[in-house]
Amino acid sequence: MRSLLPTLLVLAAVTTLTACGSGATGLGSSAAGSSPRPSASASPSPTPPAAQHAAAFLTVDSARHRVDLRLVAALTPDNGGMNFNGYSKGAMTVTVPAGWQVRVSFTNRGPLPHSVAVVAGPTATTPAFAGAGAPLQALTAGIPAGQTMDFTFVAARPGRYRLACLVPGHEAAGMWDRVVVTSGGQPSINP
Ligand SMILES: [Cu+2]
Repeated sequence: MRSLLPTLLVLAAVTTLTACGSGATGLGSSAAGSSPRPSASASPSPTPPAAQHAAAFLTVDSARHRVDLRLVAALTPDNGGMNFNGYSKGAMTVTVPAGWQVRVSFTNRGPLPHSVAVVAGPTATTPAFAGAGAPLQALTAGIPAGQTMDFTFVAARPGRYRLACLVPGHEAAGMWDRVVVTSGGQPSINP
């Protein structure tokens, strides 16, 4: 019986600590309340660092002579969002051997509408290869923020091309990168 008193004191101390702990948990839950905030703000604008390497956007299937190219308009705020995968004004080059199939998955992070096509040069308004872009109407209108559009084409002829947004004014604002179709070798993406 005499040994019960310290036990009770310990229990009281533990209860106090627990109360203290729940106070701390209160703080913790406000911290937890703030922890959804970063993730909530992360989901509407999951903008990765601008330095995300371009290689992450190209998958090569050498056996099938096929590449999967992921393009994200306005991935970063760079160039006022007028970029593909964060790159604008020719900073990114996609190289594909002639005859290979290119499967493009194009997503617009917005907020402006954007499109993409492989074109022959700065004045071209239609795709350089059959199917190398959005449907014609979507090329100039763009697709809205949050939408994805897929298209597939064959890089039929060697040469230097542009990957351009054909929404009026966007390419002139720098929303273009480079496509090089080689007569051999392997696909690559730079930088
Ligand atoms: Cu655009």
